[in-house]
Amino acid sequence: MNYFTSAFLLIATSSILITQGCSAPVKSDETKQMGDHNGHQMNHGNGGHEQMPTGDAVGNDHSEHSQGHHTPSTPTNTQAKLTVDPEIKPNVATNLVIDVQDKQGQAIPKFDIFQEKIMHLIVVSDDLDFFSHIHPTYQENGRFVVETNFPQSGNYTLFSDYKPAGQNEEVSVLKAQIPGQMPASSALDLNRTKTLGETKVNLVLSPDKVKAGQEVSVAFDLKDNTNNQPLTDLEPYLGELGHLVIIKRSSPLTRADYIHAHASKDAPAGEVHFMTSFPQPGKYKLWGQFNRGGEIVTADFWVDVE
Ligand SMILES: [Cu+2]
Repeated sequence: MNYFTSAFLLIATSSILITQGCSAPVKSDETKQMGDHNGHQMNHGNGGHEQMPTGDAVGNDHSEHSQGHHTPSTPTNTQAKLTVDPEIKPNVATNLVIDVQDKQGQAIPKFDIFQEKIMHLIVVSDDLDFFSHIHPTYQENGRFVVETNFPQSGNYTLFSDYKPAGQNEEVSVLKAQIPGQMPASSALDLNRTKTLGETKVNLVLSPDKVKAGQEVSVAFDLKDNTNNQPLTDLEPYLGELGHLVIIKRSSPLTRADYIHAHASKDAPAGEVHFMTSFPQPGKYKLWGQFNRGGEIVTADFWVDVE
C-alpha cells in the first residue's frame, strides 16, 4: 500500500537567480559545476531508515548581500532531498531529514556557518498563513536533521538556506504534504500595525506605495505595548538587528518567490530597517523577526505590490 507516497511531491525549482536587498539584479549563467564522478556509486545513506518518500529540490545560487556588499555569483548547482516520515500527521512532532548533494548526487561534506547557523530552514504553509524559522543540525555526509511540527493538514514549502564550504549561499526549495483536509486560508490583512504580546509593531514602507522592481525601505517600528515607548531591550538575533523573510504569494511557491533581506546596521532606537525590492507585482508576506530580551518576536504583514 503506497497511500502515503502520493502525499509527497517531487519538486525541482526553476533556476532563477534573484538578488536580495539589491537594486540591480545580478546576472548569472547556468553553468554546471564540473566534476566527474564516474565509477563512484553514491550510496545514498539510508542508514537506520526505511525507504521513505523524498522530495528533490535544486538549489540555486543565491547572491547574498549584506550592507551593500555584493558577492560575486558563481552558480554551484546543489540539490537537496527532503525525507519525511510516511506516517506524518498534523500537529505531531516529526523528524525532517535533508540531504544536500551536488548535481551528480554526491553528498556535500562541508558547510560554512553563516548568520550563526549551518542551515536556516523557513517552513511555510502554501497559503503563507503558517511560518516557522528553524535550524537543522548537521550530522555528516551532507545530512541535516530537525524536529518540527506541521500544525495543520495541507501543502507546505520549505526554503533551506545553506552554504557549501567556500561557496555562495544556496537556497533549495522542498515540498511536503500533510494528509487530511486543508483548512481555509485566512483573509488577506493589509493592516500595517500589529500587537504581538507586549510588542506593538508598526510597518513603515517608503515609498508607501510599493512598485515592482523599485528599491524599498522596510522599517519596523517596535514599541512596548504597555507604555507606547520605543523598545530598549532589542538584542541581536542571529548576529543582526533583525531578520526579514519575504515570500510572494504564488502557486506553486518557487525559489524566485523567496527573499531574505538583511537589516541595516543603523536605525533609531526601537526601529529595525531593511532595504529590499519586490521583483514582481503581487501579494507579498513579510515576516520580521526580532530578539526582545531573549524572546523572538515574529511580526507578519501582507504588502500589495503594483
Ligand atoms: Cu535562521
